[in-house]
Amino acid sequence: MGEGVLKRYREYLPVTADTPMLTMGEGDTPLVESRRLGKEFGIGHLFFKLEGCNPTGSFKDRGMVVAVAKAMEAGHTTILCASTGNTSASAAAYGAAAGLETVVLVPAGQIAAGKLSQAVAYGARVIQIAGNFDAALDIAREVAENYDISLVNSVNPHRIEGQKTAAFEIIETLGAAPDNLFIPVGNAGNITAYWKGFKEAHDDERASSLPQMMGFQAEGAAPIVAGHPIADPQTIASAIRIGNPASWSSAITARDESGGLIGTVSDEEILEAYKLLARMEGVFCEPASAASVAGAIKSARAGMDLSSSTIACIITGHGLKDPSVAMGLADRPQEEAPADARTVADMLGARPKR
Ligand code: AN7
Repeated sequence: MGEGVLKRYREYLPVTADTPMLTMGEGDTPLVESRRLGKEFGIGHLFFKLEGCNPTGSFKDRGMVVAVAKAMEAGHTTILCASTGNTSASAAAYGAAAGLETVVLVPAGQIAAGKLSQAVAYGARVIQIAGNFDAALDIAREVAENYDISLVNSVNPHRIEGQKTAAFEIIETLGAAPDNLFIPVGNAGNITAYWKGFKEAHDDERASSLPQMMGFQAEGAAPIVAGHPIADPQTIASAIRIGNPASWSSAITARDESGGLIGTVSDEEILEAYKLLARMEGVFCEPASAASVAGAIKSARAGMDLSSSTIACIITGHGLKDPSVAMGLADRPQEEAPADARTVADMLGARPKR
């Protein structure tokens, strides 16, 4: 445990004798069973895969460790990515650990505070692009194509390889594949990676079945559902504010091969799930991550019978990434008191012990 993705899954990853066994302890994240939400919505066995427990607080670390190790192996000195925030935080951290220069291109003013603070803290070069994520990714791809810089977005196949390990872990923990996997979809690398992981495990007979892949995009940023790119995607879930996903076709393949679906959830549904997760389960995630649970709730409400199903919702990133959303949704006012125990006890209406 704590050995990291490269060592733990080396036989399933592009690890050679020359690959540095980089790790910051990524992977091996908890798969916790729902205490209340599952019952509330008639779901047989509901699990949350807490990817926010990775070293930089999101699932990106699983793929980044592989991409950065391979960049080191290839002799690159600079890594580059475009990002809605989490990829940049992860690239900056692993770049720092590997002694590489990290350059991150972010849509100007659209990155959640926690994520931007990570890129800054890890010492990355942050370039705010006057455009959205899709424009930033186009630029990153063009630069990496023409210059000696390693692109660590999920168009880099090593990212997908690393991220597929989460599917292996779910199978190991449950002893089987879940019936359904609910997952947020942005650039669509993660749904691609999970499907690859489940299929490989199935081919190796580590699992006897495959899950139905249930991907969810935010309603205002749902190009795959619409069937065409969205020029100006909008959603409170800034991580998945993406109008032209790089892994579009492999997401469709995951959907169709698994007999699943890619659907939408509104910002209201995302925020409802975000609040329910925190208040009923003690799981604090970022808004994009709640799209998985919002999708499960929406499916249950629409009459999908999950009463005897085992389902896993991927909680892709930690709530501390985007604290402003939590503060904006406070149900209770914060109170003030003088530094005096008696006053506080009175405010609580507490009875003295006898
Ligand atoms: C918390 O960081 O695209 O469908 O640049 O941060 O694999 O893109 C983040 C995406 C879900 C969507 N949940 O995953 C980036 C970036 C969280 C995320 C997604 C992202 P993909």
